[in-house]
Amino acid sequence: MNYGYFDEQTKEYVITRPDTPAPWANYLGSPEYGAIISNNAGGYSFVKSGANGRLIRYRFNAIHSDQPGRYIYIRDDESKDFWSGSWQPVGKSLETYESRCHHGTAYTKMVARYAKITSETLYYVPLGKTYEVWRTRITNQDTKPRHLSLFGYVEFTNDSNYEQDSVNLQYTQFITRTYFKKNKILQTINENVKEQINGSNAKERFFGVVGETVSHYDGDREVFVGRYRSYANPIAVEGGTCSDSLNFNGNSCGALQLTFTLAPGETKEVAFLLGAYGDEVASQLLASYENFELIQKEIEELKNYWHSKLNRFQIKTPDVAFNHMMNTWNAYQCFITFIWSRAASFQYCGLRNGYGYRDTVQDIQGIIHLEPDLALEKIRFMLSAQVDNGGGLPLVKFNHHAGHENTPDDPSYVAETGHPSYRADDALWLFPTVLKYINETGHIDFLDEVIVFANGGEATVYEHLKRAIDFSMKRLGAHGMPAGLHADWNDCLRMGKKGESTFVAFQLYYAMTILNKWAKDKQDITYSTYLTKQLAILHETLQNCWEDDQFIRGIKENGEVVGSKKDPEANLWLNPQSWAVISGCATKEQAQKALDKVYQKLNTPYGAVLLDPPYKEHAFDGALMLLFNASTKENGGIFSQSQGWIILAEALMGNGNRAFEYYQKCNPAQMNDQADIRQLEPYAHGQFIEGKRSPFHGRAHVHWLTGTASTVMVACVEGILGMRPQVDGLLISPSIPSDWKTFDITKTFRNKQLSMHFHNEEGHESGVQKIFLNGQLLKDNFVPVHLLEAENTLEIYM
Ligand code: IFM
Repeated sequence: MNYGYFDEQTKEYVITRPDTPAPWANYLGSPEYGAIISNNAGGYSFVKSGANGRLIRYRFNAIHSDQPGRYIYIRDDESKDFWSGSWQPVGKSLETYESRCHHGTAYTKMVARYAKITSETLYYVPLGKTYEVWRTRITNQDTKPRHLSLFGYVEFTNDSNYEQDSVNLQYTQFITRTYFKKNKILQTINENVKEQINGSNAKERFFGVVGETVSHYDGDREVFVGRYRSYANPIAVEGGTCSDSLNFNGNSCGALQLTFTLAPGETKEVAFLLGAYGDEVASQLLASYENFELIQKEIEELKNYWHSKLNRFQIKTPDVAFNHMMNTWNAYQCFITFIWSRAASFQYCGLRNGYGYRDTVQDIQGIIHLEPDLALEKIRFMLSAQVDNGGGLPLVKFNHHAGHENTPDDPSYVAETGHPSYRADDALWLFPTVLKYINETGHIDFLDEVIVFANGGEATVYEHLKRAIDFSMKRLGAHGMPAGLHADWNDCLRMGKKGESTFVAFQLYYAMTILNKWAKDKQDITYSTYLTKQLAILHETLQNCWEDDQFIRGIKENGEVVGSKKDPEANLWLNPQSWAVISGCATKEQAQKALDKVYQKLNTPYGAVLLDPPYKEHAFDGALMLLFNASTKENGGIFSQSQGWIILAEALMGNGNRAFEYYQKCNPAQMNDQADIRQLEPYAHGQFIEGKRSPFHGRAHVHWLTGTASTVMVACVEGILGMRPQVDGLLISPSIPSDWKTFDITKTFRNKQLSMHFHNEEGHESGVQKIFLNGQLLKDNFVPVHLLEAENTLEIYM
């Protein structure tokens, strides 16, 4: 079943059937003023914090899911029939109600046609602003005049703290009230008290309209909806009039009714504004929108802002679904995860008040090729969240105060964040991230930049990285591999404080390889000699973790092996196999055998499962994934982020066909016509897909905010498409399906334009034979930066 299509031209996903298997969402604004909106206008907004700045309600996990939202009701005042500008909440029969939802880059447009009336509502947050705009146009397509009422509606939270608002009703229902002033509902919270309460943001909110005078309003939700009714049939809409109610000790809402007549062909245009401001600012904001040209200008600005970022890397391959994701949606999702972290979605309800170290350092990787300067700011930030012992702060508070933070060694940090100790892998993610940044930009001097540590003191980036190595080296387990500490990448795997993780060992191997190169460049001979020696030792140690055709997952504190082929359950794990290859530690023979084993044993129609068989009867105490059903999440689900690593591993081995096969299996766009199986948005990766032992094999979960976005992006850009920047140029080494005869890439690199045209008439899956740069034959597949002109054409023959 298909619910919509990709519009490559506009970079929109257009939903043509509104009864999607799940709410399909988009992001507006930024965490300064953030809004999430579904294809049925469901969703919520917040100021600065999903936890403490919640402005409008959303009822997570409700049976009538995806409510409430940003509603526009339209009523025919003659026939008394009514509907909504998004299909829900009224939910007219789809026989008579046509709708299209255009999710674009930071805007969403709902178009509906019903009873010869067309409505179009454009929702967005102007660039850099902290309020939202809903521009609504209603057009009479009839041959006679139509007498209409339009209701704009929001349900305010009573308390900006989302949890308080949801559960502490003996308090929150008695702290808020609404007023009506000059075309707007104003809501106040704790109005008798000047200062903010409980750290909550936004004591004043408004919902106003320009373009028509409000005829009636409601500020009390119960009055607007009516007893024993719902958003499908609010009494105010059904009855044709709001009651001019105001909330005092109940639930606040903003309902603004506009009443007008449209001649045949005539359009009425209005704009609703919502934000956390009092009367004065709200009035000024509304006045600034009296000229609707501002809206067009702001929308153009938004599109230019986003499209110019995305246009830095564009592809045209024979696989249209791949193109959609690379050119727009995977790239856009990378920015969303980069900016929003795990702050707010329909599953992340806004309780996180900090950045996870590993997640954030990984998220950066997804945007380096698109906006390296933005990536740099966040890399600096994350280095400033590294403790002077080299470890990363497991949770970096949103109000992180570099140089002054407590660490997991301090009970206060543990009490405040709930993170009991360091995690073995956190700081090791810095290596690929810093490497990618330096290689994309050539900014090798970044290694000499001085950055503070989280808990005080400062050092160069090079020294920060040395300390990260040191952190692992000082915490080796009995077999010489890094101890898993609280956990490694896998949140559900506790092998004991001194238990050892092969995944982290491969990460450390990779990290030392990267740093060794820089040590040599810097003539830091003593350190390079040290790393060379440690690399050899670790290599040998990891050889002991090889069992014929696979690497084990680790060794518990008590010496028992996890992920041995002899185990009755979880006897093959995906990540150690892919990371053995990515790290460069596996021999060629091991790499091929391990990848073959994954392909034979873990591969499914929707990607490779994380481990197999899932734990059921034979789990150990630290195998927390047992909590999940079989084939779900870490218990043998198809963990989507790990698909990125297996794609990359296959691509690095030159196995283009397999790399792309894995990609297609987890590509949301590839499932556009099987949306009833996948359920999540066909334009955004989710955290995991249910594995082969689930009755719902192929169903995806936890939309949008996932490390999958950046990991799959890197796998595609560096792996499949073979864009592998180095400090002094661009190495080109694609691993593609052998049936691609040609494909194109345009890339901005070091402020130069590269137009690359690939020729693969002989049907190879990897290997570049020759490259012509601006007509000149290069000596191999490396494009030196000094040969680049402002605009460059590359003809690349495989
Ligand atoms: O690596 C973690 C991530 O930090 C949070 N989501 C789950 C992943 C795997 O456990």
